[in-house]
Amino acid sequence: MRDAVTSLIRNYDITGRYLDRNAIDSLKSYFATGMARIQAAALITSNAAGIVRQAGLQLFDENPELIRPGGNAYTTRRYAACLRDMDYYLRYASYALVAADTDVLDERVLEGLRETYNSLGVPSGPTVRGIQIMKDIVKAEAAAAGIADTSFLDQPFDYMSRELGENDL
Ligand SMILES: CCC1=C(C)/C(=C/C2=NC(=C\c3[nH]c(/C=C4\NC(=O)[C@H](C)[C@H]4CC)c(C)c3CCC(=O)O)/C(CCC(=O)O)=C2C)NC1=O
Repeated sequence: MRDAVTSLIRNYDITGRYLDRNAIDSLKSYFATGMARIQAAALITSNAAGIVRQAGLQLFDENPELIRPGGNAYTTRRYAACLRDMDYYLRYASYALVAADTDVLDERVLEGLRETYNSLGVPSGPTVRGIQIMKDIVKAEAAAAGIADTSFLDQPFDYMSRELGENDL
């Protein structure tokens, strides 16, 4: 599992280089967003259940067929599995935000997920939508908490969306 710093050092070490101007710039930008990243992670931690619940309500409001007979989230068990998946995406997003690196997502979340979703008929479009709704909620809460530039929050949510949304499942 890597973070912004270990990834960078690893790349320079492979070729035996000292940290150059590019490396210093990317380290500066990582540390410049450091406090905001920690603040965002804390905010997610304290509101996780509420964020997942709200995102779920909005997702099923937009896609009511998911919870009707024949829908993938129909029955209490599958409804709960869907919200649990959303909670996984949110929790791992908070780790990736602190690390400023998507490696943890590849390693712990996305590995083999397509195949699993494919075999269970979990639709990727609405899953991606659920991830995007959570992103919007987190960004709004971060802005309300005084984080001036919330653009760094996009990365983990957009990364998971891209990886899940690419091609048909
Ligand atoms: C931490 C990494 C990790 C992930 C990501 C993960 C996902 C994951 N989601 C699953 C199921 C599922 N996932 C969903 C999700 C949904 N259905 C919908 O219609 C919605 C679009 C969506 C919610 C947004 C559902 C309904 C199931 C149960 C499917 C079934 O058993 O038929 C399963 C199959 C096993 C199980 O039910 O527990 C896995 C492995 N597990 C992990 O360990």
